[in-house]
Amino acid sequence: MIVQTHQITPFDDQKPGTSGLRKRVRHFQQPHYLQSFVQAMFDSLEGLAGQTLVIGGDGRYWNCEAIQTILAMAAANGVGRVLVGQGGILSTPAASALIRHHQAFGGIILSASHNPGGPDGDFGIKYNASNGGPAPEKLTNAIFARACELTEYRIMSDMQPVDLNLLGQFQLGAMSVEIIDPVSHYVELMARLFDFDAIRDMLLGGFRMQFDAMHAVTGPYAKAIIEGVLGAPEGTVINAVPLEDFGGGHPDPNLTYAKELTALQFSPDALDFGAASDGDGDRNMILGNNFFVTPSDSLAVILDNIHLAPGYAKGAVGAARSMPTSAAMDRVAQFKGLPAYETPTGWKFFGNLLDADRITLCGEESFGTGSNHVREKDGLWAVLFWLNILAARRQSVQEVLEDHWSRYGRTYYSRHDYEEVDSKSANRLMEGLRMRLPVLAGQKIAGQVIDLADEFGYTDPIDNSRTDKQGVRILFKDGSRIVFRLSGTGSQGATLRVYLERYEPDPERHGLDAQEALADLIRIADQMAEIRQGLGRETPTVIT
Ligand code: VG1
Ligand code: CO
Repeated sequence: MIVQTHQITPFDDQKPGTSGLRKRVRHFQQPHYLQSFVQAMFDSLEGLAGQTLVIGGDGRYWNCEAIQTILAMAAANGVGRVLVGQGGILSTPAASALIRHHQAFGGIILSASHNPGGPDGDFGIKYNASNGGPAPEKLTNAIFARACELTEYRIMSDMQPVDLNLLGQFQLGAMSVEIIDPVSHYVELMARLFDFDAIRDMLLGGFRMQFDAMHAVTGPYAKAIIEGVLGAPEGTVINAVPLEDFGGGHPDPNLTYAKELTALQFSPDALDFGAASDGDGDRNMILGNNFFVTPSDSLAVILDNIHLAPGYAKGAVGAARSMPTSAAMDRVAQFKGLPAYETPTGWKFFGNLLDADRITLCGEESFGTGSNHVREKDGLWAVLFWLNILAARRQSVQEVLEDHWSRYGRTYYSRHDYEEVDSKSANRLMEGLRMRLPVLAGQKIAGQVIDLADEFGYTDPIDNSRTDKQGVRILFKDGSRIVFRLSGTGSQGATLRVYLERYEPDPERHGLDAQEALADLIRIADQMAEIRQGLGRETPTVIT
């Protein structure tokens, strides 16, 4: 085995989005494409030589091939030691936990999260830093800049493929490789945070639940914890075997894509609790018996009940949410006298707040919730938190929510996505909105008066870094809100996201369907942004 240098023509499209570089598998498979990004990453990491990296992915198509390439390049670039999840598997939160536990220099996660997999699906790669969290923008920008000028990469030639299934340690040249159990450390971490005895008793007492792993990475984790440690009957975890193409499904835990679970939970046979996670295990959906918990409400409820979990017995020091996430969390924070932060979309913006101990809990409307236990959102963690709350309060999901709304008011919330629309049209639509911002305040539209209209920007309170153009917000006098934003995780065309929110303090009006309660805002959004004309779409692709 010797180090070989390959000459390449630089790629100009390796800019990481909201969560790493995501492209079609075939795009990644073009000669030298993955290698270019990996080399750009290594070149951007000062002091990498001799250090430890954690490597793993969500098991999607091409996961193991990519890991072989990364190992050959890590060895050629002087990495000291790599820890690889057995079978190439590591959920995103488990990878984050391992980076922290082993005090690694960082980690490489292979995932396109909830995007479909398979030869015609998506692939993705991202770098996480030594705190276990997604690389901050400074680093992702540096990686992109490096890729744009990169003309060569280093790789070990004639390397035999490594057997990723065999636990144990061996050498690749001067680099040590350890194939580790991807699940066990994560299970121990969860057992430290939650009251497993109480959850076990609840399950023994006849509480019935289902967890849909969507043929993605959480299968082995959920089986080990929910059926193994907590003793739920076998079959509680469905679609538990990770498949390279997620069984042809779209591993996004929402009412549209988690079909089997949703059908059950909105039927006469519904169980007490239903939950699902996404491709890489960082998202969660929480359902009760014929009841859906919006991710924004879930964050607020967890903050309200945080002391019920032993790992958080002291309560929270503060909480954060991404800007498009509803303000339900803010009301709990205000009641408890806790600082509440509003960040741009994407988990990387929570990292500094968590590291500086300004917040304990954070979340996003996009089915993401997490805490200071790792530096990623964590799907299974959120599910266990809910089970812990239900076990402690001895109430149903619906009762917990209705009690929450009666104390804090209800925030009706919905997101309408227009997926894979023409990029030019989407940019034109956003530009049109942007141009009208200065004249919007004070205007009356369909009976609603606009209080403030701006484009969200964020100055990180810890390192003062600035991030602009994070979504157009229209705030109305009655506290309602519409946000327009373009997705940063798609791999084809553009996706317009429209976030709709209305606060309802009156308990008499807490039983409405969200789409009904938001109907006038939905109309105003279309009118303001001219969505139907501009995008040529009559209805959203996905409503959550
Ligand atoms: C989406 C969500 C965002 C989330 C991101 C990564 O980003 O809106 O809240 O952090 O996905 O989640 P965007 O830019 O497409 O809106 V995951 O589960 O893909 O790591
Ligand atoms: Co994900």
